[in-house]
Amino acid sequence: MRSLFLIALIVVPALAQRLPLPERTDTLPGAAELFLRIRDLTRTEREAELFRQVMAGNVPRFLRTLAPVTVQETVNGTLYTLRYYVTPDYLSLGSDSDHMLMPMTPLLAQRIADRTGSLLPTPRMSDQIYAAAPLPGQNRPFVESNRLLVFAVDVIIIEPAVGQVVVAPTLREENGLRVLAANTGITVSWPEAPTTAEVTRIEFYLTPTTGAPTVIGTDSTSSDGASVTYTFAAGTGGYLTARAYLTDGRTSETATSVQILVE
Ligand SMILES: [Ca+2]
Repeated sequence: MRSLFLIALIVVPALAQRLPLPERTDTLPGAAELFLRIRDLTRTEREAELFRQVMAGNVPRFLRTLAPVTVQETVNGTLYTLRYYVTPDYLSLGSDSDHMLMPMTPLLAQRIADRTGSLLPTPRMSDQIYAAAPLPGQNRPFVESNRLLVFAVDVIIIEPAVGQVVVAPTLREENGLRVLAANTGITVSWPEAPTTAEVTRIEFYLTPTTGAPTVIGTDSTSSDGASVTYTFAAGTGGYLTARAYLTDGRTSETATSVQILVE
């Protein structure tokens, strides 16, 4: 596993965080024209044409800047932050103003992934991508039919998380679980949060036991310490974590999460 991570780190700088495809030229067909062109082709012919179109750069501009997805995984007892970059939506063909989602066989999807240094996401990654989408519905949860659509992914950074989220006051602790009182202000802080000038804000998240993470607060001045105050409803359970955002919108360090239960 370690060697896989190394390979990913070496490969990435060349890819930057953009899909490695030629810039789109106006001579390439938009979705309406392309649809007419492929409508009557056999599947083999159609997929050959789609492959040519993608490799020629007939992909909208908005899909080319990859978005980070950050998840935490414990490997052999050490918590790592894993960040991979994904296209902001399923692969479409055409221009920004005239494009269409393009169903394709897994064979073609894999061929495109191979040529762009990308991976096809697993169902688990697809759920992570959905959970990380800034707008509800911007990415779709994984369903079987979506297997035919490409979601290009580059794994680029693996870094240990920095420090841990701290909650106060607590009623008690049970094997690492912090039990909190409901309907009263709880301070959620990240003592080891980065304080450099490039950090524009620290976001704190609650990931419920079932469901997607929600932002419970943002501290836009990490230089004087990173913390927010939040009032939890009784019965809330899940994990609190924090993430630092840089001026260019990328994330930097992530905190180790802490498990909470609210009574
Ligand atoms: Ca602060």
